[in-house]
Amino acid sequence: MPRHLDHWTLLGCGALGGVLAGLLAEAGNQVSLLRTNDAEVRLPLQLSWWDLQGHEHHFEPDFLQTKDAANIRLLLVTTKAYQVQSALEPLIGQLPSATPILLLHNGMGTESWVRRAFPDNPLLLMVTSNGALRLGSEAFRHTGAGETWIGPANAAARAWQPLAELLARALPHAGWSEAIHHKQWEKLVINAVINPLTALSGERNGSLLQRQDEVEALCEELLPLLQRHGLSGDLTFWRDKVLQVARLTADNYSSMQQDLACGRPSEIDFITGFVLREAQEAKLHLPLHQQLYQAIKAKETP
Ligand code: KPL
Repeated sequence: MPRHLDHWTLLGCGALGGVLAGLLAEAGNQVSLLRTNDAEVRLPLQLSWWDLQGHEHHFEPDFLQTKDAANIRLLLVTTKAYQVQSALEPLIGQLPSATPILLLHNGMGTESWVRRAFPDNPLLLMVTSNGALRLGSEAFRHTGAGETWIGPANAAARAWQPLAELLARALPHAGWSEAIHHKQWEKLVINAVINPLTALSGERNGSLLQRQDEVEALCEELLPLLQRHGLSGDLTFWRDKVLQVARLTADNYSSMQQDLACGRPSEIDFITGFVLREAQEAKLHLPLHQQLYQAIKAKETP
């Protein structure tokens, strides 16, 4: 891994991006925020954030634009899944091919486009269960310590395993996973159950502890698909996993609940939509997830 890797460039600064920027800066990394698309990527001028102990921190990040792409050493993409393509498109042919791209968002389905658009760049996938809240356009709160995993999506990414150690110095936990797609699927199951149910009811994640039958039925429908993707675990395993997250984040509103409540598009096409596309390919019928997908689409601002 080349030197000078304490300079992170973040593309996207939502709740998690803001908290990650703060944590990385606090651990002594240089952090720049990149804007490639005026319409979709909003950047804070000064970033204020509160850590898990409630301490307030401030920092003024550097700003980069597409014309600065040649100087990007490490690109962490934290936009919403539906913004990945439009945010990265201006960097095609501009980003050095040696620069690793780390993708972090809820849901799945952006990887194949990024792989085609940046065929030579090391591509890493990142999954985290850290909780974050956006308090305003420039203010963020780290609401829960969680695990963070990164892993390779192509052969060139394998040389970048030491990034996990670098991240572990800034985050509550970070590790390298060769089975990063399994980690993504695990998070996908959690998001496919918790997010649409809470977005439709408008309630906090903890409300699902009162709706265990629905949680179980949604998990049951996913079992054949999970097995097809090499994920073991019976119904009890997956139901308990989802309910454990609902319990740990009981006071939080899911990101999909917040998106719909604020009139923003949701990530449903990359969560339930991705699940349904995979199911269709496997000739599996998932009527409950299909209903949730349609109900969220109907509620989404056109
Ligand atoms: O990832 C989440 C989200 O809201 O998107 C969970 C884990 C459900 C926490 O709210």
